[in-house]
Amino acid sequence: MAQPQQSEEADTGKPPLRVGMVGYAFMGAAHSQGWRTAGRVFDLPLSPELAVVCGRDADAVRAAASRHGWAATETDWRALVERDDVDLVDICTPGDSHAEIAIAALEAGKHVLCEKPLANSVAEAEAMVRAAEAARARGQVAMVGFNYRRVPATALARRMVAEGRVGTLRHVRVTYLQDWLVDPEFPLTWRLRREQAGSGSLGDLGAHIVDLAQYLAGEQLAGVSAITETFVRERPLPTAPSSGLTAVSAAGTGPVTVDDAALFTGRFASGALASFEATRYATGRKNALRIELNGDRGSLAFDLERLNELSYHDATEPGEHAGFRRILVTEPEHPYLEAWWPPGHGLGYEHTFVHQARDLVRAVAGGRVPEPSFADGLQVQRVLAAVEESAGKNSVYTPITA
Ligand code: SOE
Repeated sequence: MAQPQQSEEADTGKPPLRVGMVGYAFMGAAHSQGWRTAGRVFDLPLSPELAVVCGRDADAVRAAASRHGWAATETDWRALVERDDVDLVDICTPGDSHAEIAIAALEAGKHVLCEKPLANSVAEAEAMVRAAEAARARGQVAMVGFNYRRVPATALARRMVAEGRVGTLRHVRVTYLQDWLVDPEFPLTWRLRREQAGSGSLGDLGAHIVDLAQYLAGEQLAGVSAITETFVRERPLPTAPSSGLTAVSAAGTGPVTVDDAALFTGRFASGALASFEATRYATGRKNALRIELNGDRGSLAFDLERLNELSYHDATEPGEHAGFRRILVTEPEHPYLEAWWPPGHGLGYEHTFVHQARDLVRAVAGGRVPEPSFADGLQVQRVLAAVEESAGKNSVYTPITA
């Protein structure tokens, strides 16, 4: 165990919430920003402290600690969850270790934040929910990190749906497109291995859009019909571990064991219809998440590439003046924006992690079940499993005959 370094925490005079984070690559860096900034921007009941960061490579984790401002390091997550100077365990590892770490942390009396998707299977997610429920009785909380709920514009969209501005919902249309797998020489990183990632674009991108669609609609999917595809089935083996989005290749190849793309339709309990597309092969689309909701009183549209904006069409206005209008979501009355910059000075991707930390700290202090809870994460996991089951049944895919 590395000794604590000089703390960089702001002296807020508030009781601390000492965070221990497992994993320090892309998501770990994003979460570090969230923990570092939340208490400096928002007035929080507890002051988050970047207490310990954990990774298997001692030199690399020390470098990450110094880059992101963590006071101490561990190389074994089991040691981290047992530490007395950690109140909350933040899990930023690939999906195959989520269940084991989360359950151990909850049993050790810690609050937990777990990256999405909650787990690699429904059975693991169920065990995590059971552990979270038992811990709840001891005053602990557990949250899953669906950060796109925390874009001010998506939170505003949720508020507008709840206010009835969309009316009876008929359609939800969501796409989440990336292109980092287009090159067949891109190496076989952990994100392309089923035993580590659980699934491919489905669990990585599909989990986000299922959660966002259900959150904005305010209801859950009742059923799905799906097709999935793995376009490149064999890839070069990587030489070194990476975040999974970048890597150098080596000698030899191995099989890709996850989906490259997943397309599915769904039906909400109310009868509203939904369509979903998740892919890593949409050339030119880097992190393009778009969602549109259509109801009998209006429509809402959001595009992550323009995340300070929300489009709204009020169908109750006379046709003469009606049409989509752009709401610039930078006013202090908008969700999360009371503490940021003056109107017009927008936010970005990293702020979603600051907002996530803010909401979780408040839930911990208030003893409230945070949203999205582990139960919400389990429900998304069930949708992902249903998508895979449907895609595996060719019966739902009717061939066109001459
Ligand atoms: C990679 O596809 C990835 O980093 C996801 O894992 C994240 O959850 C998403 O927010 C951005 O893309």
